[in-house]
Amino acid sequence: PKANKPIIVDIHTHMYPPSYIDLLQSRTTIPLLRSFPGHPSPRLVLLPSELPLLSHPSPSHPPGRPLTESYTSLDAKIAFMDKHSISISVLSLANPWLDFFSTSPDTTTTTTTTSPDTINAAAIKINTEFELMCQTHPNRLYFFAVLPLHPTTTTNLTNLTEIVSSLTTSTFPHCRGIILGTNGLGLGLDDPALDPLFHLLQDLALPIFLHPHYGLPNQVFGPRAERGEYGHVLALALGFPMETAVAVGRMYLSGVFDRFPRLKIILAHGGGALPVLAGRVESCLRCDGFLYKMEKEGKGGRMERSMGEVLRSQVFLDAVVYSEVGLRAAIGAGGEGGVGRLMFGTDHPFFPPLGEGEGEGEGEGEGEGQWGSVVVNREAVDGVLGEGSEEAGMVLGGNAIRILNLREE
Ligand code: 5CU
Repeated sequence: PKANKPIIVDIHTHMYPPSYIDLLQSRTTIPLLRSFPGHPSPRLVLLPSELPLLSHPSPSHPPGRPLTESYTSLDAKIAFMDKHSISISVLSLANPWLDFFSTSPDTTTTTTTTSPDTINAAAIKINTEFELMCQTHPNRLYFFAVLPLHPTTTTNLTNLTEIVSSLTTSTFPHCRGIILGTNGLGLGLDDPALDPLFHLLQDLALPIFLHPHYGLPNQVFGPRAERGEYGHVLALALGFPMETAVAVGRMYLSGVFDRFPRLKIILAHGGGALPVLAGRVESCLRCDGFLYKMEKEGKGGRMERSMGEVLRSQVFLDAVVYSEVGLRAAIGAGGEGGVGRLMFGTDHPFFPPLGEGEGEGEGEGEGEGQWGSVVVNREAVDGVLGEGSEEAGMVLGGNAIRILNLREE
């Protein structure tokens, strides 16, 4: 029998608030906003894979995607929620957050030209903008905050501690965690310098929403991709999920989950490639002679828990996987309680419907019914768990309400 209409909660939905758009406008390398002759909207150029095209833009296919209202307007976000019967959204700043203050566009070197005070102020401003948006729509909006991570953060821990601690005070009543890329302070998430941050997040019970941005190096996809012949497909569909898997693999092998067993981490895109590869990580670990020797010598090398156990206890996944096969893997990664660890998301405003108009194509079909990228995820949930079932209701909204404590005000 069909249950009541489920409450739908979108935990993966982004925006660029006004102060971030100002930052993008002031920049000369990615991420940036740039207008190209013959193209009506400025384009948002974000990804390392778009860098080669920025130096040699093709007049007909410039890099990036058109900056539509969906990226910046709260009214557009609410209209999108209404159109898709989404009751509650947990907003987050879209990538690359404030990473560019610590990483150069080629992503191989770290930079610090901006003062830590400026970066801290940018984070506080953005978080305040999100908090105010949430207050405009009571019971409908929450947010994941952005952190000002930069190489000096460790020497400047007092500031970071203050900023993170403020997220659980009455200044930010709608904050439900933080959004984090895989870059950390410039050296990835297995950097021991991040331990104080993980410690604090664990103590404050603030989950991390881990989201990719860097993908894989451009060369992996070959010269044709570098010339833009494959659009964003390989970077987004294959680069992003591998990046997430690698980041969590590094955290796992460096012992982050053993040191912080109460740290909660929500992985974007159903954990990327991790659900299908976690068993392989475990197998490689069991057979690794170097790590075996380290363990024998009492120098570490073995984890207290298997990766599967970590996935079943500390990790939550969004349901942004676009297929029943992928969704089954994501549920399976969580073991018997896997259905209880998955939360619906849309990735709005990315992946808009295409249109046939005179402009950029991308986003031109936004006015015309539900977004295909959203429908496909909803159908996967209904297909795997049964439309109207209790389990589908959990993934569509119940889990997020419980895990993120989204209570009526
Ligand atoms: O289309 C894209 O570039 C993206 C992106 O940058 N971030 C994201 O979350 N989804 C798609």
